Amino acid sequence: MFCNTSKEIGGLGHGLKRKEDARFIQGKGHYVDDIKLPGMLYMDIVRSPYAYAKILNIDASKALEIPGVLAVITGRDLEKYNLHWMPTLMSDTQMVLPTDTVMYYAQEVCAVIATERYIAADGVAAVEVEYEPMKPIVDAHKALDPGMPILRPDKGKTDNHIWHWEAGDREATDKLFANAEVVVKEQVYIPRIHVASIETCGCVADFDPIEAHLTMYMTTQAPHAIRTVIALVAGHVGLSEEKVRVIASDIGGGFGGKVPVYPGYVIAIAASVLIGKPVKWIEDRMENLQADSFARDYDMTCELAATKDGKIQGLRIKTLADHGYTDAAANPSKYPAGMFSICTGSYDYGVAFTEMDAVYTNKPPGGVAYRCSFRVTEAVHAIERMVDRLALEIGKDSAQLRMENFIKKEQFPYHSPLGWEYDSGDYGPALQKAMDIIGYDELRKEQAEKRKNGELMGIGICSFTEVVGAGPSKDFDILGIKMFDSAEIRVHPTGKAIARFGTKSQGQGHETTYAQIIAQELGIPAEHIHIEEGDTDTAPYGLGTYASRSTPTAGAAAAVAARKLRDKARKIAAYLLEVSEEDLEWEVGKFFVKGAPEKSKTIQELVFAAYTNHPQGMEAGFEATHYYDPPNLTFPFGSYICVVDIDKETGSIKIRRFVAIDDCGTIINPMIVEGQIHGGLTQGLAPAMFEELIYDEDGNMLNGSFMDYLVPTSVESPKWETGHTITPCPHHPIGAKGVGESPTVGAPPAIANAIIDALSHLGVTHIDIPITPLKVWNILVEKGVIE
Ligand code: MCN
Ligand code: CUN
Repeated sequence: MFCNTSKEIGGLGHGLKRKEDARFIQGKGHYVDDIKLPGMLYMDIVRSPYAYAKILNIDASKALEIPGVLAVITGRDLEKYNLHWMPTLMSDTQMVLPTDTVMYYAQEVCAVIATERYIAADGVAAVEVEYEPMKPIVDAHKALDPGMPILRPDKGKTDNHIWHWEAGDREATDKLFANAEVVVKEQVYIPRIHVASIETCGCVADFDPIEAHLTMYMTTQAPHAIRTVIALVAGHVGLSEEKVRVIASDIGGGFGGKVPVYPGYVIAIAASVLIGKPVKWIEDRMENLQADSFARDYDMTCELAATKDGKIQGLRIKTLADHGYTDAAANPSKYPAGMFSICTGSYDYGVAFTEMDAVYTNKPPGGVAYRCSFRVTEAVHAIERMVDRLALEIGKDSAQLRMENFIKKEQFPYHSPLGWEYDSGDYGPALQKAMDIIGYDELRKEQAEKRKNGELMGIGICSFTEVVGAGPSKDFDILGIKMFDSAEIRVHPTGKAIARFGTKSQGQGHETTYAQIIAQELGIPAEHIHIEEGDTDTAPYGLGTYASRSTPTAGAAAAVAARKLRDKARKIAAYLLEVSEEDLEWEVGKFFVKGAPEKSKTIQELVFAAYTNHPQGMEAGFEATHYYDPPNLTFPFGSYICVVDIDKETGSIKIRRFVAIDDCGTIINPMIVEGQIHGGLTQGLAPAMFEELIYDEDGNMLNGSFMDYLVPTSVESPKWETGHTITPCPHHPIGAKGVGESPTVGAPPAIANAIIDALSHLGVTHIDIPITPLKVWNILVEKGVIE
């Protein structure tokens, strides 16, 4: 059957069911823990009960007596091969295993290798480690105080300062603030949180001593980058990059937490190389929560300057960033604070300055993960809280204040005061749409009535601008590797295709959406385009899936590669139909002669000819590869409105409604985008009201299990009402922008603004997230609402 409409072939804009779900919903996904290799051994890790301590002795003798325990690997063992340290993706260094000092609670101390998973765990319990605990640095504000221990003398440091970063015009900003009619200021702290994906991290390291070949099955969002890091770290022990194959099969959620290189991976590799057998390591839930890469932990002093009638004029933010004991964020080299400088938001003003200092503390490393777009979550929280704060100060409606200050459609491309070129946007209609759906004016009237009766109801808005799709390679790299991404398409003689990518889905639906892009460009039905990611031996080199970059980079690569093939098809069509290329016209799935539509060749016929009857002099076959280097980032945006009711006796918070209008340019698959937004909104609700990693003054994590670390479920989630506007990206081949992280970026300030709005008449100007019923109850007591 010849299909020739976009809908029939599953092209752009159609809610095609996800191809990958056939195996997921039948429990047939291929996760790393499903891998069982002959002779495979198991690894488990001894972890530190102290946040900062000298290791006096590790006694493995009792563990080694357990039948089935084969080895206990310590930092001293790795030191012999110079494998005890590794680089972080931020060019810092991180212990694989410590030789003398542990730096955070739950840090890896040594590893037990055994024939069974449970024997390895018994071995862990039997290892005796003698520590000399020291007073850790837990509070980032004290990290630079005199008399504090220097945590990284190995780096030649004489204090605990990692880096200072700034953007904007300090002098002009200071001058503006000194003379401004209105200045509002708040201290906004965003605590540490954890992605807590359903699947924890893990790997099977399979070293073949005969071939000196390593196959590394692992949970990674960036397989190629990991292969290069492995070759760089372990090249000197014979792991040469052509003999390293990283395979990331199905992944049960990444959310950024599967970008970093964790010590467990390196120890498993070392164990497999030393023992010559495959070694599996799978974290348990508590290890995942306690030791893996965290997100956020920014303490931001935010100031906004404006005129009395509400014209925003300038922004100033000073941030203290707690990076734990090493900077293991995964930001582009040039941007130690990620894309934080998008903090000027969706508003038009000329002056801004932001500066940040990062410090070492005795906490786990990390600093990027959690659906964050490289720190855009923090930036958006800051500006969207401050706009509400200004509205409160000058007594103006917060929607009206936003409308008056938005960058206007005709101002795009817009140069922000902190150096970005926003590619496109149309902010007013998105907010207006959200206001119309939720019935904004009515809600404000209802709120006024309720206040008279002492009832607490709040309305919160967030009109965010995102920045995703790193990146133009002139500015973006990870460890020096430029941030392009790639697609390779091979069409077989019968017109069925396989396409491979340098990105790696963790649940985002790439097997479906990439096929849709190629279907649209080539006219081959999406169901006949097999998408493969995650195997470095077969996929073209790419930087991976994070920072909502897959659509902006690899999605673009797919379209460009497909267009190369369409050009080839045109040449073959001209040859077969005996006309010149200019005489041909394309409609989905076929070329026909202008003015003689009955003279046509379908894409299937043209592909077949590429193998059976191609013009002399033309290369046979039907394959194309493209490495796409985007000319700019993409700037998706949206407006979210949240309505809350607060029980004035208990402080409990009910989200009555939440309307989210997103604009990610051309939508490839509306159903997948809606799914991304539902999931992302729930992950925005999480830090707004529930999640926070809490440490005591000795650096012990107090909520390192799901008993205490509150992840919202469907019970806590409101009914998300979603909608969209479409402002195509002007520089992307199909006009698409990324969307995966937008909802997690936009939801927290909308929720926080709503709760604070409900309490603002009591004199409340800010509450740090997560805003729990207890925090609200305490405020109600303090304000005399509860006696
Ligand atoms: N899409 C679309 N139309 C657009 C934009 C995107 O149909 N205009 C589709 C894409 O084709 C893709 C999905 O939406 O199938 C997300 O695309 P994109 O915004 O490009 O983001 P990535 O594919 O790069 O995914 C990364 C992003 C990030 S950084 C985090 S964190 C996150 C997120 O995606 N982690 C996730 N969503 C997740 N969803 C699941 N299920 N699991 C995760 O770990
Ligand atoms: Cu910041 S979490 Mo996503 O970029 O993988």
